[in-house]
Amino acid sequence: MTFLYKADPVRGAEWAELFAQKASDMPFRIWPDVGPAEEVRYLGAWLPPDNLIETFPNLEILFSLGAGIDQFDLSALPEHLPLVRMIEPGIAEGMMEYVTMAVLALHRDLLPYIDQQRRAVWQGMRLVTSAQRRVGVLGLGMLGQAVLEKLRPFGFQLSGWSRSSRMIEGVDTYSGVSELPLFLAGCDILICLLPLTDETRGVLNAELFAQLPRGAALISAGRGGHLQQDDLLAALDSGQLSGAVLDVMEPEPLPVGHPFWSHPKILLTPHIASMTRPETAVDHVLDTIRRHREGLPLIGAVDRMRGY
Ligand code: NDP
Ligand code: OXD
Repeated sequence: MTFLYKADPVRGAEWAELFAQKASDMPFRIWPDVGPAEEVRYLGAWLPPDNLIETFPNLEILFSLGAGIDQFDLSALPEHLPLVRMIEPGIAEGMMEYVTMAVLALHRDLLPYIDQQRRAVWQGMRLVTSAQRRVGVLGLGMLGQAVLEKLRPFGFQLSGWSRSSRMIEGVDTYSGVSELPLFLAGCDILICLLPLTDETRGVLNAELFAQLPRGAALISAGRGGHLQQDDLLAALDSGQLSGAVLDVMEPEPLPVGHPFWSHPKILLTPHIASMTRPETAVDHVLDTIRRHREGLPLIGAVDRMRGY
């Protein structure tokens, strides 16, 4: 009944300590110290190993060690093997902080002020109140909803878009492709927190940017594959977009010499918006194992048809 951990070994050591405290009867190993492969029942991985099923024939649950699962090839996983992603408060808290920071930075014109500082320019811009600022979120799942809740006390006009229709207090919600243009027309700051799927790849493109109000700003914190990079550069250069805060990129790391590194209207961070927190993630994993043994539905199980 071994749990095998395959990701950063330093964080793995923290997981090992927590397993020793909370599930001392369950052997815990850190990749590549696999032990007898037939004893591995649970695998937690950021990137899955090759030949997963042949290597671990008795695997019962595959855990993504992040909230996203696009790094897994769903078609290669057997039907009986659940893929469970991290639904844990640590990830949501990190994202709430990051997006709040980014929204306030864009709302208070921090990117042009940083540029002015570099050029020794002392010049203020007119303040826009939060009540005048419209902030919209693409993706109303665990993270999109958490972020909206955190933003609410600032008094922004809030909206969100998802696949199926959702009701969220104090938020104008839109759903499906048909309602996307109306949603976009009301976003001065657009936050992308979608999962990366066949349907959402490349969604942050010229056509979408053109539907935002002129001078809108973008926060991209889902996956780098959402963004058409050349379209962003063109939209920033034309003034259609005024700025962008980007946490995720394709590929990561961003290649040396890429124009994003030095663009005055772009703030880049190296995929740190949020991180799985071992204490709460281990609780989620142990709860999932218990639910699986009791035949209960698994929280965070990926729906293969939807792809997220
Ligand atoms: P969820 O699965 O909980 O929510 C996804 C949301 O996106 C849902 O509201 C869903 O709609 C919506 N959605 C999916 N596909 C479409 C579509 N085709 N059209 C419209 N809406 C769509 O995901 P999370 O909130 O937990 O996470 C979102 C993503 O954030 C992760 O997949 C990951 O890539 C990224 N992430 C990034 C991190 C970082 O550090 N930068 C950290 C953690 C996650 P519906 O409600 O109808 O299902
Ligand atoms: C995640 C991430 O998916 O950190 O959890 O990107």
